[in-house]
Amino acid sequence: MRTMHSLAWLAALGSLSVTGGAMAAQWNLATPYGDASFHTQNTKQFAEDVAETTDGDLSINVHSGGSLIAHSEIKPSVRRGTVQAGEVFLSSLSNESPIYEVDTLPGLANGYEDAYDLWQASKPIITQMFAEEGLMPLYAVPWPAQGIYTDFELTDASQFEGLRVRAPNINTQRFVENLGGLPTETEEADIPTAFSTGRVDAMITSVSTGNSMSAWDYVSHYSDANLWLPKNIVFVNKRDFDRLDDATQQAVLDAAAEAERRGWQASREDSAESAKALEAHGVSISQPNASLAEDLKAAGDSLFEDWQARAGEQAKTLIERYRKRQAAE
Ligand code: PCA
Repeated sequence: MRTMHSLAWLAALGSLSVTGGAMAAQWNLATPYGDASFHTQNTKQFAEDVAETTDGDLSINVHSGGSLIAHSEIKPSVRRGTVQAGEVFLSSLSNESPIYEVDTLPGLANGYEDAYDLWQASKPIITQMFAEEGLMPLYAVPWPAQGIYTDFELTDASQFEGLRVRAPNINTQRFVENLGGLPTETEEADIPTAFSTGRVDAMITSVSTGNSMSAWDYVSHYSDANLWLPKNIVFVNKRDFDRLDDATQQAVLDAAAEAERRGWQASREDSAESAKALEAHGVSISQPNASLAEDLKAAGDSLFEDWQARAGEQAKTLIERYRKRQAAE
């Protein structure tokens, strides 16, 4: 068990410290995802790049797998300054604003290029919303497209009736409900327990998570439904960033830009590799047949309509900006 005591100690440890007469900064960065995830590997590389280019003036300790702070507490902890930086699943913030749902809206972004345009269109608003809380985004990286894992061949939407489906965020839960299933929100790290204790029968996630969570232990089929490409976002407490000297700030921004570029590429590569690994372990991968695709689309369309009814002007402007980008290409 972690105590407030040890967190307070960490906060102190994470502030400025004197090494060899020079002021060196140390940050703690908390992420819910484990070391097997390409996201965590990318974030660790980001930390290494910063340490190298600043010659150790800033060192960032990455605490992976929710080892330091639970997922839902990461953003509040960075806001309070208990830790200096964090990584979260962006759509896990959707209870704060419909803006954070834009990368979990079906039919909006159908591949990496679309997802990148959507991120470019969302970035100004998300940056502003984070700034209002004293936070600054550093980079965002998508997971591969989300699909459906079952322990039978999914051929018909009626098979969702009464099916207990693990979902990583609110829109996935709504999507499952629209199909007649029973959604349960479960953190990635808790997937194996959810299956082994019989709490869930199926799950929605990417091939990457299916691979790192050994989906073949629990399910036999993956329906490549290409629902959406949700992102992780890495961010820092602005006060801690402002305390760095100009050169160190620039080094952080440069390493972040590089991490974003590298992360998007890693996501594409991991998508292909993880699909292969799933198949090698006996998980059968298929595309939804025409009638299933139609029912999934209907469930998605109603999700989008629901979102539009809740979304404010800012959110609508974001979608318009995205569509303009798309039309210009
Ligand atoms: N993996 C994470 C988020 C989305 C994904 O592909 C999860 O399922 O929790």
